Amino acid sequence: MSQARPTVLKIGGSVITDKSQELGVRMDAISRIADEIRDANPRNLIIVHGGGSFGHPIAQKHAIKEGFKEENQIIGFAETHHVMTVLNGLFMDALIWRGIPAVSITPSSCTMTQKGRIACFEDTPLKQLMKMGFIPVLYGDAVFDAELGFTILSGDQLVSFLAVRFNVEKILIGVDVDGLYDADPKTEEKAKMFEHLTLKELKKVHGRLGGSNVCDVTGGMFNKIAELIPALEHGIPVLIVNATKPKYIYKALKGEKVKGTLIEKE
Ligand code: IP8
Repeated sequence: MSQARPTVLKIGGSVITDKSQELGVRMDAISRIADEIRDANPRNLIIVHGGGSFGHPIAQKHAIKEGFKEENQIIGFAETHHVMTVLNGLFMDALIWRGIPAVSITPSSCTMTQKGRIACFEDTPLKQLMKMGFIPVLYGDAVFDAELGFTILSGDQLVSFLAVRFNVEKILIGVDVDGLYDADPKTEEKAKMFEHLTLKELKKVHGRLGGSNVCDVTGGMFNKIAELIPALEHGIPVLIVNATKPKYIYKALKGEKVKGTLIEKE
């Protein structure tokens, strides 16, 4: 039975999928990240992954985030949730066949939102499996909403929520760039990466941080990091690293020095 304060690891959809094609998966990245998690052998870990080219295009096509408005969306909700279980299955395969005791927790079955914000989360099974040393794996999902009927819950809102609920030690965010920049590093040659930000500084640069330029119904990089503010306010540090680069996730899990953006309360 594990006692250490957990770490939450989020692997962005842009890392494990190819956002240039619908349902494009990056199996090489999934396999390498699973190797790194196995090698780091973390004591107490919660994994959350994003939707990338699986969840986002279908959610967008059926306007799932905006809530239930017409019958045709019903199949869209089912499809969005289904493709997320497919992506999750590929990630679970990679973890389990490496001997990592990962267990998938389906957000749509244990979460209700209210206007898009988590209002109720049944955490009893999650607590039990963590107590027993399993590694829970959750993901951004199509979920039911008390007001909207349904919506999209981003992996980032889930990360922040779980971090506070489980009083985690730190949050690691694996993305496809080296950290948080003052402009989009993929289009702006002069974009500057922040190595360290306090919560106050993060709030200040709020308006200057760019959105993602590919299909992403839950907002670009800034909106994703802004979701982590409740956890930061709780005193939980956030480290953003490039998960497309070999060994970065390994080093971050081991607490070794690695290039990235560290955000702390003070
Ligand atoms: O990629 C959203 O999760 P995210 C998942 O963490 C869906 O924003 C279903 C679009």
